[in-house]
Amino acid sequence: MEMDAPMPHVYNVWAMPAAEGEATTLYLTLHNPTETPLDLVGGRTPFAESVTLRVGLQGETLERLTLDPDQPLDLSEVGLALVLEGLSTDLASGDAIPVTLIFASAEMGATLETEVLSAALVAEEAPTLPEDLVIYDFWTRPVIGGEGAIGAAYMRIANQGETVLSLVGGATEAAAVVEIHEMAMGEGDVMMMRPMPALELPAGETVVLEPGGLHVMLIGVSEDLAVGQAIPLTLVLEDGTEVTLAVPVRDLLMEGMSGHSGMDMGPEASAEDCETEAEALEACVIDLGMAEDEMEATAEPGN
Ligand SMILES: [Cu+2]
Repeated sequence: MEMDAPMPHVYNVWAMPAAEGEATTLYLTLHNPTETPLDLVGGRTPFAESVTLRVGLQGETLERLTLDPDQPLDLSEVGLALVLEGLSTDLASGDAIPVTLIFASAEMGATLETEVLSAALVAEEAPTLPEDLVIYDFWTRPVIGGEGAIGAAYMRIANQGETVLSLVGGATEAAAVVEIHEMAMGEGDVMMMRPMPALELPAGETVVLEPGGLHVMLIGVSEDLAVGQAIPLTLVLEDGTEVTLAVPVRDLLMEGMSGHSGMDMGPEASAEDCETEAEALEACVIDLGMAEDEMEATAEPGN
């Protein structure tokens, strides 16, 4: 029987500003949705020499942190932080850095390791979020079309409160326009995407934005987005509340080829399945499948 490694939810990820060569502290909230304990055992980022779980910036090092089932744990509340040492760049407020977290769990006598790619928003203090809103599994596709191309971001949004919330838009320094899109059956039974003025987040439910379905469309990116990068993304609620998070760039196709258990690629689609208007067409291809040149690039031998 094949077993999927348990995947923790990682959210409210942020790090203090610091200068190149120095160290900084990164905080996050972890939630183990499985029924078995799960340990945080380490991490890494392309922007630091090491990522270590510590009691404060210079405190004692912890080998592992056990996450009990269904008990969300905010590192800062228990006096812990992930310390990033040997920064390779300055981290200024508003920056976004990718961070991979490594978890271990014991399954039938064996230890399973799971890696979760997330990203931290650089900020002077913990970003203020609506108390009842949890956003996790956030990521954005690579964009290789250069300036002006289109990208798409995905996430899970859990509204743990008792009132309906509504997502009405967003903004990012990485793209000119941010829109919430849905996929819907259009004329001639073809799937098309269309902007939504508002995405309702029902009380007590988790809304899933994923390839082939709901997504955050990034229109007119300012530059290519490559794996190993992260971008800040601000989401705006109907009442004007803004939620800013850092979103890592993931390449699900590459992850799938390297044998990683990733998320679903979404339904296969070709350009013909999409809307004919030029801009929407490009976005639709990006959203539903992989762009053709991306396919060719990854099909090359010796890659
Ligand atoms: Cu779209």
